[in-house]
Amino acid sequence: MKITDAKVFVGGPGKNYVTLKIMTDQGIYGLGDATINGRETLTAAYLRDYIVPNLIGKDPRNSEDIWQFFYRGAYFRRGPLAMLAFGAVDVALWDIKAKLANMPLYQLLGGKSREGALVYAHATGSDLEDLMDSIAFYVEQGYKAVRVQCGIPGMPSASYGVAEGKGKNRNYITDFSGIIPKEEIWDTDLYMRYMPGALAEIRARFGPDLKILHDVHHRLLPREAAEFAKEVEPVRLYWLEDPTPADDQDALRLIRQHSTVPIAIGEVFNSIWDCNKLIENELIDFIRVAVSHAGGITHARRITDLAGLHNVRTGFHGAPSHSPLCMAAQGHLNVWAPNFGIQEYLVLGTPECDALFPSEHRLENGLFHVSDAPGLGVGFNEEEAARYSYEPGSLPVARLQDGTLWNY
Ligand code: CS2
Ligand code: MG
Repeated sequence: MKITDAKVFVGGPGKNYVTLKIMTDQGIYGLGDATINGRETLTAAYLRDYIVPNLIGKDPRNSEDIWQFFYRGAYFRRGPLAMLAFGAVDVALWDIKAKLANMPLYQLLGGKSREGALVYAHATGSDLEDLMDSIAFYVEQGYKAVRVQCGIPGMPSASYGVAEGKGKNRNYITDFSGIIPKEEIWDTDLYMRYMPGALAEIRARFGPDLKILHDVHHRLLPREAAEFAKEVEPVRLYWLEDPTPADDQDALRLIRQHSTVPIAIGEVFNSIWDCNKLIENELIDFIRVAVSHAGGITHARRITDLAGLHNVRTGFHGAPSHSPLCMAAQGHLNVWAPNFGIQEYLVLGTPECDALFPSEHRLENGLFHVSDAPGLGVGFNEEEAARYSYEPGSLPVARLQDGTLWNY
């Protein structure tokens, strides 16, 4: 069996999805996601210029060797763009293999450990009342877990994860217009004074059963994060996400020494070498890598297995940073992984998105159920794809009140 060709598509409804389609001499094709917010044309170029010519003629069933060929073969290893490109290839090859076996992909991983995988939604409010409405909206729909982000009184601009304007947004999507980023102003002191009380009110309003998650988006220094974590302990958060910048693995030690709040980190990691110490030293509770950004199923499964040895559970990234192809790959890992925790899931299911990526995967009562279609269980409609093209966009940047650039 041989790979005969591969194509890269960029675009989608309101989103620059980067989609890889690998074709074979047996008529079976595989699909992978190489979307990366704000740098989409670069992964597309990496795939087109380097990866695709190297794929032609290879046996698609040897996904491990192909992974090693790209990873070890690239003398300058790792990095988000390369790992994402390898991830797209890898997911497409698993898609092919599972289609060949005529099985849903999770069967090749070891079958189902659970029927549905717990997901969490994003609630957002420009103020606390607005946020309460947003949480109630998801609870009514059957979600058992919700990430809560709240506007901070006195903060000069909407802080991370908070939609501008009251009541209009139930599904926070980062503003993406233009290649020059929007700038947000961040004030740590205002946040630290306000947010613990707001979280306590949310717990009081929604009772003990709701799983409440909160994302700090790398904004605190280690000492501040330790203080914050200690203060929110009585809220019994399901997790506190990215309390400090993810590049400093030691930062989490201080938080651990002062608090038992579960820590989740990793949406910006792209390899096991970004998180092996964190996991082995048991400084985190949830690993947040995305399957596509972290080298595909082959590599994300290695991270998952290492995490499992150290009581760390998965909480794969699922913001609208990924196409339904990555979300499906994660869905298959989630039903299998013995150390599955939770899956971030924003309903992408607009009619336009469903037309581009048709699938039978479904969300029901706060749980994600993978379909039993062979492979990943997601199609790609090329006629639909022809309607879209790349729209330049960028994630915002954050500055402190005095103008100092901060962590977005
Ligand atoms: C976020 C992301 O989902 C999350 O937890 O931190 O939305 C993140 O801001 C985006 O993925 C950036 O592309
Ligand atoms: Mg996050």
